[in-house]
Amino acid sequence: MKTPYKLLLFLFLLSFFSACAKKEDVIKIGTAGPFTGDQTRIGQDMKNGVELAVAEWNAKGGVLGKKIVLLSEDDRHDPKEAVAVANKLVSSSVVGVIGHLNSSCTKPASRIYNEKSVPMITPASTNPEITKQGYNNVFRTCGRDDQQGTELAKFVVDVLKKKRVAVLHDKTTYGQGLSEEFKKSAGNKIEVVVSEGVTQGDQDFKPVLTKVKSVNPEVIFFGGMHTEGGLIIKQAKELGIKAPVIGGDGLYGSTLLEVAGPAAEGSYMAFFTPTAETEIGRNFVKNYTAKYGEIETYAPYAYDAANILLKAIAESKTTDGRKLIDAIRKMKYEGAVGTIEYDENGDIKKAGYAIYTVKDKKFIPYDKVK
Ligand code: ABU
Repeated sequence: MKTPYKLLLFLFLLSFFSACAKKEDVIKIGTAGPFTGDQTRIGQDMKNGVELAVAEWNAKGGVLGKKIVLLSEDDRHDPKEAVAVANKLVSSSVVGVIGHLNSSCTKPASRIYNEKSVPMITPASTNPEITKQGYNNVFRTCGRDDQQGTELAKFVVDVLKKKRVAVLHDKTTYGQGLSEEFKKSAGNKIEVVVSEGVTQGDQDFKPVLTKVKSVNPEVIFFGGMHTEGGLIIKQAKELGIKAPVIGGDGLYGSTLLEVAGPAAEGSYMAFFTPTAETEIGRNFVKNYTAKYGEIETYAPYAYDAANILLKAIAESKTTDGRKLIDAIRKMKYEGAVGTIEYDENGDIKKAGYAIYTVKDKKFIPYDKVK
């Protein structure tokens, strides 16, 4: 009896140690976002940014002498799916995550990463609450909707000089949150003539737009994403509404142009500042476009997020989550979108937004159109 037992123990230990050795051959990082469905283009663009950073590090030998393996998970911009894929990534022993894209996904997923001290950096989720949860592992490379809402309010009041505003939102963490920030910032400088929530995934917005038309607004503010935004722009035009539609970064992207068609001309949207006029910024644009074609939206912010995580691993010489979180918080990173430094909440110290308009089927900074 003794010999087989010893043999079994030996075989067990052998397979255990070889499995451990195999595990440590690579360093895994994760990315999660909407990689299928109506947000595929922005999701894929985000994933491309992360992949480019990983490919560049691997071409230089990886990190801590190990190859970096990127695990990608599709959350389909569904909060429940986001929690499921966050659990999956954590179970796969990722040392950090870039994502998620939608605030409604990032917020519940951040709890899962926080429980295991896995640092996560979102390149696109702008809802202010995400970094107010008291989780020290949560960072972003983009700004927040209180900042974006303020820029949009200033634009409506000071530049467009409009007062009567219809406010619509898609009832999501991002869309509803942004519309609240816009109203708060505009205060009594605007009159909200109607305020309504719509449902993500709906196709027919004419009933709510008929209500909007009846109160004759000068501007329609929409807090939401490009698919519903594009339909609202198109259907408002079909109903003969003259008021332009304005919204946040969720409206920016080729899907809006495709869905709204010619009606998109003259609509307005805030978006993050473009890539920096630096060697790093120019190299990113050159390398990204050579590999994937035109930048859609969040790719540079995702590229910088991935580089921040990998730099934290390289500089702190560890994959220990708590040490990486400390390293990220202390980092001053020169990236494709400029200098990134973090405050105590995981927000960037300097966030920039610009207002764009659609002209000749392109997003043009409003200043340049003038
Ligand atoms: N920032 C707009 C899209 C992502 C989000 O915050 O939901």
